[in-house]
Amino acid sequence: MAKVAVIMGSDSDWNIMQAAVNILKELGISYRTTVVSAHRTPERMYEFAKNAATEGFNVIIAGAGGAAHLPGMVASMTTLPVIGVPIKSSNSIDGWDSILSILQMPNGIPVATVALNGAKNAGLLAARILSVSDTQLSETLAQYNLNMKEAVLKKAAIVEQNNL
Ligand code: RP5
Repeated sequence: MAKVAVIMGSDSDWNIMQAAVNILKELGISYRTTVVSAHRTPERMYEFAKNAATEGFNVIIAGAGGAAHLPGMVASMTTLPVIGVPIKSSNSIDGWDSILSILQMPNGIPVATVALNGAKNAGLLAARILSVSDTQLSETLAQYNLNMKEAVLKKAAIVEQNNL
């Protein structure tokens, strides 16, 4: 059983959403990906959301662009945490439509919205949620942060050496 469901409104979202999958892979977290469209396949969305918990998923990452209703509608039909990824898609004016469609949820139905095209952080946030009950994953995430810190310090040293 996969722990994270990575769903998207269209296969055209994949070039963005693959960053979520890449980080989940890097952290050793099981996942499943599929396309579920809120507007074009509403019954499929209903089936997915209603069955997500019994399928064994712990977290849902949902990406969509334009009139991006997928994350919010899925969140309305499950109690699993839903992370929304606003995507600047072909039908998106400048990305704000995607952001606001996912971000401005009514009280009662939360969607954790990451930055525009922020699929990597969606994967990391899913990992953090899972790490609450997984000590090994929590240690892996701590090491991930240490590696980032060291990478920044190395870059700082290079900048300073060259007095850029
Ligand atoms: C949204 O419409 C999808 O999430 C995608 O971001 C956008 C464009 O979809 P396609 O027309 O490329 O299938 O529902």
